[in-house]
Amino acid sequence: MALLPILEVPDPRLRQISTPVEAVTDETRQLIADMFETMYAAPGIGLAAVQVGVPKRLLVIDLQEPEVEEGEPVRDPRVFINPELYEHSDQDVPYTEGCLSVPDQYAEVDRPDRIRARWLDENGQQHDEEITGMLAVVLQHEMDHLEGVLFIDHLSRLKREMILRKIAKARKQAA
Ligand code: GNR
Ligand code: NI
Repeated sequence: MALLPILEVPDPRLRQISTPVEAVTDETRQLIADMFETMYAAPGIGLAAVQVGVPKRLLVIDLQEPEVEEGEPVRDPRVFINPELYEHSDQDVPYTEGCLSVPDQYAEVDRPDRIRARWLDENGQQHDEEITGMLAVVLQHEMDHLEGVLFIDHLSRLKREMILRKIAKARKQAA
């Protein structure tokens, strides 16, 4: 297992379009394990492969609230390979989003509250499910990453530029 560095704005590699995973192999499963380790350490609730510099259509999510049982954190890891969103509700709901690639910045984004998606899991098994609530929010946020899209792209240009300026300023002060 390995902790992977997470790319941050304005890194142009975050703007790459990710390409399909051709076969789910042991190498894929190793990347998935490293992505979970990286996401839990951050901590975050989702991570797309492109955020660790691998532009493949692969993402991981764990919405489990922090909880410990028998000295171990409770986990609910979910893997989405080559996900396709093929239906969404007309109704959007707002949610305050953050992103590990846009450090310490949060803003409200509207997205469909109900989607249908198909994907493969880490064993190459097909899934086809209706998804709502927090999982719908995070899955859409992660699927945006596969297209090189960040949550700040859904904001006005003014809000987006304010966020990018704040990050640049924070980085300068930390240096
Ligand atoms: O950790 C994360 N939290 C989050 C909160 C609201 C909406 C989306 C997210 S995903 C984010 C991790 C991340 O950047 N995934 O790409
Ligand atoms: Ni993100």
